Amino acid sequence: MTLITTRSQELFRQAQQVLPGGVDSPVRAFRAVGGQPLFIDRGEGPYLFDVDGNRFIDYVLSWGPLILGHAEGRVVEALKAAVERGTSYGAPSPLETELAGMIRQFMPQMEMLRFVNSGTEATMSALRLARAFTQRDKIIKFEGCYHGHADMLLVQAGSGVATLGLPDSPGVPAATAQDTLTAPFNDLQSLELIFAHYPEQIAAVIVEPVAGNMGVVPPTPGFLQGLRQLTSRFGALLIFDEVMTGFRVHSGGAQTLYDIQPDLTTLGKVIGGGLPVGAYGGRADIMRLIAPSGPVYQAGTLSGNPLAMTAGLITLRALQEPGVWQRLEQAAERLCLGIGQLAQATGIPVQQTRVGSMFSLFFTETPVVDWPTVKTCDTGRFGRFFQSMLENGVYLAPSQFEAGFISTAHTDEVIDATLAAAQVAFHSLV
Ligand code: KE4
Repeated sequence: MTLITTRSQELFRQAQQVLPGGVDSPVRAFRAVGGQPLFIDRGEGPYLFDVDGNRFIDYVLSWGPLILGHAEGRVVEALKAAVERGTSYGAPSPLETELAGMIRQFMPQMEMLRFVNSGTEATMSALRLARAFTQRDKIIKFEGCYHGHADMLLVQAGSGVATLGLPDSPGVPAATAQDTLTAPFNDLQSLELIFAHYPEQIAAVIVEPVAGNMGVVPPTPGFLQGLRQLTSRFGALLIFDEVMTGFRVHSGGAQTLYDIQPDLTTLGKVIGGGLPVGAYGGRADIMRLIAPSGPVYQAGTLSGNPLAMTAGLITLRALQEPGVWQRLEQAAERLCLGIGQLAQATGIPVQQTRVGSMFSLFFTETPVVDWPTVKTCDTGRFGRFFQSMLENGVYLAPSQFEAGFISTAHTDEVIDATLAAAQVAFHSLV
């Protein structure tokens, strides 16, 4: 079945006249999967509707934030009421304290936190803070992990950087990049070598505790515990970048799921319920260095704005309802089991990963544990699978190196409709 995308094509032509690549974030451009991006008219529950009237079951969910689905009734009603009280005050409001308190309830390690407007702001601020607290300059990240687009983090990054095959990014001064060291994900030995080489120069190790930006790659047993031990031993801070995993893999994030106490945590996505938000926080003795209580400067015009706070509060309250996490787990398991059976039935070699309600399907016969093994994927086959799923009404992330997400709106009927599309898609690959 060929999709009618006439209106999207015209809008894409217009968009390219004024927006680089026609998009406001690179991975949306479909460069990795071929074809042109669809322009969206609206979202509703588990569905996206494009400007040509096509309906899709959505597994991108705005790249993770929409854990309750699109235009969820309680979120919409609360935002309608909030917007009538103004959109931004540029001054403290009780909403920020309330949302911070709710986050701390689920992640007690975040003794204090600061709201910002994106995950990028959260990670770059957390690293500035870690450098100030330790008075050291070097940081360590892992190949294939993505922590937003701050200069120091665009080194062997995942997500769109990997999708577009960019070596890293022009415009990042060598002087900046040289203080960012990288190690293979799930490889403690490489990390120990770096620490042995720079025993007193590492300010922090930043990690996606479950990598989501090379596709979903879980930590191997002992990896996160090893990070904790090594950073403690060498006086470096451990930063869990939970922008994607926070309130996604567990109500208390990966730090609760794996029982690890990071020194700092970054959040985003779900805590804003679909509005622009980020947060960083952790040990109070570290956070008190942040201005105005301390000398480390960080600021933001719209930080903690009442609309994002409102959407975040409604979303996190909804996630406290009985049975929500079991529902998400059941829906994700139903989908991934079904996908695995369909792949097996057609003999297509795939690797499947899932942690909570984030999942990936890798087109490779190599077990994926890090960026080198993820790179064995047949991205051309992924692109053909993606296009077939799209033609059959399912909207996956337009890159092999991204995660899929499920919402509370993804009922069994929606999952089963997805599996019907997947059956057609797998057969189109044979
Ligand atoms: P933002 O600046 O995009 O809000 O957050 C950056 C970020 C930080 N840390 C992690 C673990 C993240 O996954 C992200 C952003 N995730 C990507 C999806 N892979 C956002 C989608 C995009 O770049 O368009």
